[in-house]
Amino acid sequence: MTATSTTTSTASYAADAAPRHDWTLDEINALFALPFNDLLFQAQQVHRAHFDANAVQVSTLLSIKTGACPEDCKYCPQSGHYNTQLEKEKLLEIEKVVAQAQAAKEAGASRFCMGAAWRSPRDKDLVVVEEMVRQVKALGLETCMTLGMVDGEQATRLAAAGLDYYNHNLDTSPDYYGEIITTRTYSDRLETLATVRDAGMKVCSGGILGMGEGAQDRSALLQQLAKLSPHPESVPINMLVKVPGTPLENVDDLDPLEFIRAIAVARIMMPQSHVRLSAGREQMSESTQALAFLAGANSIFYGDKLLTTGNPQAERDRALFAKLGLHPERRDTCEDDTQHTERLAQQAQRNAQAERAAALAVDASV
Ligand code: SAM
Ligand code: DTB
Ligand code: SF4
Repeated sequence: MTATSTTTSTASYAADAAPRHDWTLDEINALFALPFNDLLFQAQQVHRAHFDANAVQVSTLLSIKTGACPEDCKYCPQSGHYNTQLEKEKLLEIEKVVAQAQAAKEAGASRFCMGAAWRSPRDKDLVVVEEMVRQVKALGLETCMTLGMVDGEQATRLAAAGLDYYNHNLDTSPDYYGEIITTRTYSDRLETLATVRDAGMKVCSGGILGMGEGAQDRSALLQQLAKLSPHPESVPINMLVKVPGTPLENVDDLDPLEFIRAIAVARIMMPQSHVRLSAGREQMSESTQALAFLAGANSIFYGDKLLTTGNPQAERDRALFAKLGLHPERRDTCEDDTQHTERLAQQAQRNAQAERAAALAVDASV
């Protein structure tokens, strides 16, 4: 064979193009359909135009309230609708959370993510989690929480306490969503994401692959995430962890190469976002994880546990980083208090401007 191979498809985008929010399903499907090498080459070019290609952001997760959740998410071991033999736990004491955060920092994490199995937080819980945010942030860690749906007042309070990121996943496509969750809607999820953004927090939003969805659903999920403007700063792509007792425990495996394609397409569509190789790493080979990094993933959960299920042992991850020549992303991108306050003030200004523009548009139309 003598032919030289170049990218022949039209699905080719400039590596340093500005972020777009108008991706069509045809464009996304065309990216998925590229020859694997062409797709990964393009994703790697985009990645290198925006990031240090060998740096990986490292977050550690802690479940601060476990199980007995009123929602019926079919993938979730914490839903009260299914019997998963999970040990339920009330909201943890602040000191326990801070001690775990300190340990995560010492182990090398730059962000501490706290998750609660709630539909939405009650006001008496919010007071406690605000204090957790303050104390974890005081350790010099970035803070992230995922507490379910929040309203404007709750989001503003969390932002004021110093919460940097709010995680709220779209999980799947609008069409497939109803097969997975019936107790809240896609619009509910989008509304919380808008509320979080308006409060000035950074957005962490992604989904789960391998829930029996089709290729079109994976494209539509990425389309919905990229519609968010600005794009979520963090995009977790989870591979379903099949937990016995959940309705999805026996769903067919997703081909790992399809998972890698989705990471590469996410990287191309949301060039400035951190794409997190999220749940499911314990069940993944090192080669699949290496391909995920090559496809543009640049964030992981680090530590032996996710929320309730296992994650690779920290030692194994350190060895993998050494084998691949990866290093944890430096912490100097963390905001200090002054930057945090400035960012909240700037967002409040943008909100006020948007409100004035909307009021003018209404005036002009009457
Ligand atoms: N209750 C809050 C919520 O749903 O937003 C926060 C906690 S919830 C466990 C956070 C996310 O974990 C979910 O949105 C889902 O994407 C992910 N998740 C839960 N169970 C999972 C599983 N078995 N495999 C992969 N990801 C999972
Ligand atoms: C996300 O997208 N994945 C994390 C985090 N955000 C909160 C949670 C994964 C949970 C996996 C199942 C468990 O351990 O309970
Ligand atoms: Fe509850 Fe969140 Fe699990 Fe759904 S994903 S059951 S909302 S903890």
